[in-house]
Amino acid sequence: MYFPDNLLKYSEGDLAKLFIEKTMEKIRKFTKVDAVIVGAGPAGLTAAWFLALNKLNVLVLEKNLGIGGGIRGGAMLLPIALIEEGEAVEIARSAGIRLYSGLNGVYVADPTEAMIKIATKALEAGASIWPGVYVEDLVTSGRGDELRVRGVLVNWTPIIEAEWHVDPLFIEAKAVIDATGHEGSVIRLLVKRHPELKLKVPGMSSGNVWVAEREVVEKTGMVVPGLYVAGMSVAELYNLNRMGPILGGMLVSGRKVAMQIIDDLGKR
Ligand code: 48F
Repeated sequence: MYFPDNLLKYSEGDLAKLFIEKTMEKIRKFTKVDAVIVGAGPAGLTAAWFLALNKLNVLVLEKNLGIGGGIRGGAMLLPIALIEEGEAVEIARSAGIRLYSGLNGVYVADPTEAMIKIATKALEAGASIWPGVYVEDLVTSGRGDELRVRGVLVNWTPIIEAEWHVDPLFIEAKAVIDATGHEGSVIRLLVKRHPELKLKVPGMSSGNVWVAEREVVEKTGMVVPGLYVAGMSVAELYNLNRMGPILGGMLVSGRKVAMQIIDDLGKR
């Protein structure tokens, strides 16, 4: 007998009731948070980890069922990611990611392992990850110079894919991070909803690995009060070069945006 007989007293209905009660307990905490991170790729997960380590209440929203974003496919589905020496290796090592030797100063990692380990760090630090949730709009106040992002509007991904018009629900946040990679979903929403800003999202530029790695990190940060950008959506916003299957800049960008938010919210 692999489970004790006393479990037989619970009916299917009892299990469903437990499921619903515990879900409500869990998701009611998601309605007002310190930071919402849109996208569970390397930049978003790293940001979640460092924000949660600093005791912020963090929610990662991911439209797909799985975490890890684009890097899971390595390059051309060849399951390798490269990580360069410096801050990126320091972050990878503290997540416990195994690094294999490559070139002098360029390490090799398994992208699935890297993403699982960073997600585990984020969860253990107290962040929550909610898969299957699509961020379809922003909550804001003011316009133009007075604009402030105060949260997001969310829906289930299958509702978006079915193109049903079902109203979304609010999530309030002191900071929202666009970590949606090449999609740049949140910054594109900002441009569409707020033409008065005269902002453009030109999309990324062509490949140039080291320039791309440096500039993505340099330009990571606040776009308008309450809205921040990290990872490849930085390249989409500022027309920076792309870098391909090198993971380092994503980790460093995620940590940088977390530290900026911690400072901006006075939580350091
Ligand atoms: O694409 P993604 O991995 O972004 P990233 O963290 O890292 C980029 C690298 O993976 C790689 C690269 C550099 O090495 O070029 O591609 O910048 O993760 C973005 C995540 O955001 C989700 C999407 O499903 C993916 O998992 N996402 C995008 N739009 C939405 C979203 C949305 N509107 N709502 C929720 N999730």
